[in-house]
Amino acid sequence: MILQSLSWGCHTLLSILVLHGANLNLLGRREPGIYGHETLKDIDAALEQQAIELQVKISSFQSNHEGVLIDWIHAAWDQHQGILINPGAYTHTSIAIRDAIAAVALPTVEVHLSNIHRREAFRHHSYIAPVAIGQISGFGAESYSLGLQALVHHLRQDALRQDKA
Ligand code: CA2
Repeated sequence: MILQSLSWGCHTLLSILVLHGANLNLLGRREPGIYGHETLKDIDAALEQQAIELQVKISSFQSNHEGVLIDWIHAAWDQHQGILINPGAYTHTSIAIRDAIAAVALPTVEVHLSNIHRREAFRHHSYIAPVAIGQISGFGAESYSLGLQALVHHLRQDALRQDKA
């Protein structure tokens, strides 16, 4: 039997895959006016802390390569219950990442540091949004925290709905 989640006490520990896409490794070092002063390490540390409080498990990865992000999404299928993703610029270009999310059919929340709808027109369209349960954009590093909170809430509501059915 494939273990889909770890048990902790009487709780089932949800496992969330956190993916950071292209150029997000540069955070905190360039363009602080748009993306803030926090580094990716800071964001991951804050998510780790939040995960402890929410009693969920998170696994975070960053890649500048579309195919690597797709491989992690595929691998999530039997390892995680949800995906929190900032695809970076792949948001606006990648049908392949969108197809991977649709294929694994895991609840996915799309997050952005900047408000993509207030920026250049080419950032207004997201290939990911139609396969995500929601998008959070424009709150800096707080977008990740809001995204994790929303995803965990959604997964727990889903579990309650399934229990009742
Ligand atoms: O606002 C976001 O989170 C974005 O996903 C960030 C992407 C951008 O292409 C999207 O349109 C919106 C850029 C990733 C970060 O790029 C940096 C570039 C230089 C310095 C620091 C970060």
